[in-house]
Amino acid sequence: MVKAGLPPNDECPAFGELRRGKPMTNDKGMTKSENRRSRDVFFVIRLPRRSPAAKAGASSFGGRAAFTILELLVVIAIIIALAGLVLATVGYVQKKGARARAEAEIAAISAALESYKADNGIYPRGNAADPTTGTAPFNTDSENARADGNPANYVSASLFLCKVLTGDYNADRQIGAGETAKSYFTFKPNMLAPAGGTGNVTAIRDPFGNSYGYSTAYQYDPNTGYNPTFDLWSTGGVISTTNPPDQSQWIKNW
Ligand SMILES: [Ca+2]
Repeated sequence: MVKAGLPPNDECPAFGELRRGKPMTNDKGMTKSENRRSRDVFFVIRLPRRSPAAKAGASSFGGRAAFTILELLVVIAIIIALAGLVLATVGYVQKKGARARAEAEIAAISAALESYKADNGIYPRGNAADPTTGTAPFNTDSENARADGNPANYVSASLFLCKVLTGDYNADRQIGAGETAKSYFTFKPNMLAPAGGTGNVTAIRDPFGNSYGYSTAYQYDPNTGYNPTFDLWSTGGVISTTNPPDQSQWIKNW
């Protein structure tokens, strides 16, 4: 509380009284020092008295009262709630970015497949023998998106697709002797498994870390697959073992 106000100006003593050697007093008979003490009183701020219990709980930090357990718990709960909101937002943004990247990659690979079709008359279909070994690769007709929702099963099909589009038939990430096929697509290192840019390629990797799916099943049997051309998809990070698989999260070209 502040006892307000300065004394009025007319309380100040006249200088003439000082010259005549009289004690300097105002019209209330107060000397200058008395008047100053009186003025000092006007600026005292009185804090409410602390109870003995509060004094006992005072910390050593300037006598300030410590936080209670309840206050600390409330603060911790608020921090946890805010951290949860931030993490949820970051997760949502990352997932949305990964889906956008998968859509762009599927569009780019599809464009490369059209170039391949323009040169060869067909889409890559699991019947192009490896020119370095002469062995038949994985048959993409047998990969059926209608029945298979597990990206672990797509590895062979996407590796075949990678070999055909890049011309790197031994999958060592470079075009060597005997690998003279035209390259239709250059995969960025983060699009190939294993991640890290080293080691023989095992699959085309989607932004969720799983293999892309590639299939020509519909060309073999119209009751399987989806497109009469080719199926190319990412499961969007979902691994489904049911038949038919849950495709609600998939990014696909049909
Ligand atoms: Ca090679």
